This record gives sequence, structure tokens and C-alpha cells, in this order.
Amino acid sequence: MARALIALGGNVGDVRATFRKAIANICGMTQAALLARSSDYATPPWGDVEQAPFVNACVEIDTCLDAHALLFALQKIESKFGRDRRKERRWGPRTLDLDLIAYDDVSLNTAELTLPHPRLFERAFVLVPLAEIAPDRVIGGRSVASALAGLSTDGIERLSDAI
Ligand code: A4P
Ligand code: MG
Repeated sequence: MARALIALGGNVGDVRATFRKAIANICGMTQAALLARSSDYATPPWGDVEQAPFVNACVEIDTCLDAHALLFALQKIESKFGRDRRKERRWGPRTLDLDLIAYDDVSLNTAELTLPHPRLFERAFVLVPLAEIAPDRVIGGRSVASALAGLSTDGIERLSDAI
């Protein structure tokens, strides 16, 4: 068993409903147990600012899959929920983005998969939900809470649980 942290994001369609279904799929398709799920957060668009606000969240799972098989399963789930990489621009609008943030303490740099996620520490939209479920987790030598302390969280709002 390995412990993995996955970041969810999207800004097209009913993103919170997509997250609920995607998390059920993650557990089913990756033979995973859901250990923790953050709240959903409304976040200002990062990278390409000329687009709708995003919803972001994070989950922690225990899975039997190895890291590459887990990434492949996440990409299948993205496609199932309407993601079409051929039609989108980098950092542009999308129904569902599933990024593998960390997989145990594995460090990896292959063509398909970099672990921990290389842009994690630039992104408050990942670290805010992550800090809710795993503030003390050390990733790449830094704790989630201390990494977040160095970033602006302007415009990030926790969404109420009642949907
Ligand atoms: N890849 C390598 N390592 C990983 C990993 N650890 N997890 C490879 C996931 N994928 C990994 O990913 C491109 C390639 O990265 C994949 O083929 C995979 O093999 P992608 O998801 O197709 O590309 P992307 O999502 O456009 O790029 P990137 O850099 O992951 O950007 P984002 O952040 O996912 O971009 N603003 C807010 N507020 N919230 C967001 O969620 N998201 C984006 C999308 C832009 N702005 C945002 C948000
Ligand atoms: Mg991505």
C-alpha cells in the first residue's frame, strides 16, 4: 500500500458535482481507500488569468497501484469527465484536472511523471486544500503549512459543505 495526495481542479461545468463523482471513481478504479478529503475552494485562475475562477480540492488515498498506474488511472478519469487535452491550452479552462502531488516519499523524474509535483510550491490553490488535510506532511523537504506561509492566498475562499 502507498499513500498518495491528489489535487483536483476545474472551471468548466458543475465542478463540485464532477469532484464528487471523480473521487468515487478514484476509489473504485485505483483500489484505493479514501483517507481524507478537503473542502472545496473557489480560487482565482493562476497562470492564464483570462478565464473563469476554479474550484480546487485535495484528497489523500491509500492505493495498491504503483505511481505510473495511478497517474494513468487519473488520466482515464479526467477523460471520462470530459477532459480533452487535444482541445485545450496549457493552464487553460478544463472540466477536471487531477494532479498527483505526492506518492509516499518517492522522488521521480520520468517523461510522464514527476514526483513530487514540480509546481506544487508555487500554487496556493493546491497548498490551501492540502494544508486542511495534511498540514504537517513533509514533501520535498518542506512542510505543507510552511510552504503555504510563503504564498499569497488572496481571493481563495472555502466553499460551504452544503451544496
Ligand atoms: N505529469 C508529470 N508529473 C505529473 C504529476 N505529478 N501529476 C505530466 C500529474 N501529471 C504529471 O499534464 C501534463 C503532463 O504532465 C501529463 O501528460 C502528465 O504525464 P496536464 O494535466 O495535461 O497539463 P496541465 O494540467 O495543462 O499542466 P499543469 O502544469 O499540470 O498545470 P495545471 O496547474 O494542472 O494547469 N488556477 C487555479 N486557481 N486552479 C487550478 O486548478 N489549473 C490550471 C491548469 C491552471 N490554473 C489554475 C488551475
Ligand atoms: Mg495537470
